[in-house]
Amino acid sequence: MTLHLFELVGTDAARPFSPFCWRSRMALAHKGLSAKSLPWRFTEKAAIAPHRSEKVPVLLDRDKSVADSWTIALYLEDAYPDRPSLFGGEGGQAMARMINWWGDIAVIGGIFPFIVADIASRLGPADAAYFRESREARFKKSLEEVASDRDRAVEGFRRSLDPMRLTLRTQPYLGGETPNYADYIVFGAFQWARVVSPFKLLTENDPVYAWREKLLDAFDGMARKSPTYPA
Ligand SMILES: N[C@@H](CCC(=O)N[C@@H](CS)C(=O)NCC(=O)O)C(=O)O
Repeated sequence: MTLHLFELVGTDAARPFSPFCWRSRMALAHKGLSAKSLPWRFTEKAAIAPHRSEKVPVLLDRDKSVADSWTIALYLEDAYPDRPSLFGGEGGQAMARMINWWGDIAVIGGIFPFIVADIASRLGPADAAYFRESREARFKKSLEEVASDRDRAVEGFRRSLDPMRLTLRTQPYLGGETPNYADYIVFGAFQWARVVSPFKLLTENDPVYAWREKLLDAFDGMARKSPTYPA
């Protein structure tokens, strides 16, 4: 059984950085599955077009292709029922759906302005031009302007994590005693930032920092092994 995962990379194919691809990477590891990486860049739309997607992750499993990190998680749960569950049942899956939206909007959306200029600097010329043009159109200002007040704005982002911080007071993971897909949803965003940017999102005394450390160590330190860039 060989699985393949299209993952977003920049100039270095060994540094996949998409938050959504990291969700899928962690989900695969949770299921005890490994997938061969198919490094993919923003301007390589033709490579994933046959799989009816313009975005990654895209998972290939034998004759099937599955796009979108949430759909991939559901697919893995259904296709590999005898392996550790990503959701712990229907209720867990329903609640993870809300965490998925929170992860997309509040966590990824919260972090994005801080690292957007760093992302551009990790891309080759064609991707950097595409990324800058599309994201500057979205923000209506230059990437450098977007990131310019990050030292101040990060305080608000840290406060926005209070619901998670309070949860971690009474349980070690969002999934309970052990991590599950809810944890990987949020972790994917932190790993995205960690891979592309030296910017400090969390302080060492934050329970969310300790939680992130544990997930960096999970699966034999899989996420921690991904190299980082010096400040
Ligand atoms: N909802 C999708 C979002 C996937 C997504 O936005 N992927 C980005 C990489 S982080 C992408 O492929 N973007 C292509 C582009 O911007 O052209 C998921 O959860 O997989």
